Amino acid sequence: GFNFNNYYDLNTVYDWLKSLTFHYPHVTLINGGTSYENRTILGVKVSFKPGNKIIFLEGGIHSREWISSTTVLYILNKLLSSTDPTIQAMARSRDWYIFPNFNPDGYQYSRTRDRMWRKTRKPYGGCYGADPNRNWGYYWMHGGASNSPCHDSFAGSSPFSEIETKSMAQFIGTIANNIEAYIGFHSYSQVLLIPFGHAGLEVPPNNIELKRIGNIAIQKLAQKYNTRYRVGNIPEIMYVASGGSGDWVLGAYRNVRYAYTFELRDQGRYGFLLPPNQIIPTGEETFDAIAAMVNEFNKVD
Ligand code: 0X9
Ligand code: ZN
Repeated sequence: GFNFNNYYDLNTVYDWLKSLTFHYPHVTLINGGTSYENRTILGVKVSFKPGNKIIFLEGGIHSREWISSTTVLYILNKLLSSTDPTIQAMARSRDWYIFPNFNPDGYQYSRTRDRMWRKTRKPYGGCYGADPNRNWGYYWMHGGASNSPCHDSFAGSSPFSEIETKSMAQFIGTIANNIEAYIGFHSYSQVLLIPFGHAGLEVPPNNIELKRIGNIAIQKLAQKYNTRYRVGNIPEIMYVASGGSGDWVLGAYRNVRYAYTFELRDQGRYGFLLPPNQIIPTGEETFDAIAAMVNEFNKVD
């Protein structure tokens, strides 16, 4: 069975997603593509009213960042099951596309072979995998990415050389005209990142708005358990990193107004090995941040 007291393997997560479609009529499964090792990239759409603007939540692109996947699942669960009228109204006001595991091969590899595995699992000579968050086609290989297949930040042999990023980009393209916000989840370091990640300091045209809303979100987040985040453009508060998913979505589809990347808990005490008893608190505080963001999106509309 599935709950938020532990991390589960891919099949258990996918069975839970399937079970949601029986309990909630507004949930449908979405097959976003197939991984190199033939696993489905499964997501759900939560839609109460066709034609709503879309909020897209991406989890698990880096496979060792397990809290990323559970946090988007936590958000999904709360959107569906909350009895709070404000949350119900938020759930109904958007079409939610939620994919907990963008990198299913890496996730299973991280669970069974090498807990610290980050990349995909496609073979490149003697080494395996590309960094799926260096492989997207906006300013690909423009800083903070490696051309060596043995490196953890290997950008791949070309933009979208990985079937996972290629198929998810293709799927995103089919809904991009209606996407309002693209939000990716990583760990760790407790920062909220704003595009772009490539060298050259390009910022989105509404950078100031993105920072304003980001600051509101992290203030709200901190109110629950006093977890402190910082907000900023990627090179400004982290490092140059090109080829990320959110950069491509924002860069390729200029109608997309908001793109954020959460680097979730913690700040290094446990790092990627965040204990399961932090799944629920991380989910709770991050949900509050998302709700605060959506509340700000509503004011702008
Ligand atoms: O390096 C990354 O891909 C992310 N940090 S992590 O420690 N989780 O690997 C930061 C992603 C920055 N986002 C973009 N470049 N769009
Ligand atoms: Zn990551």
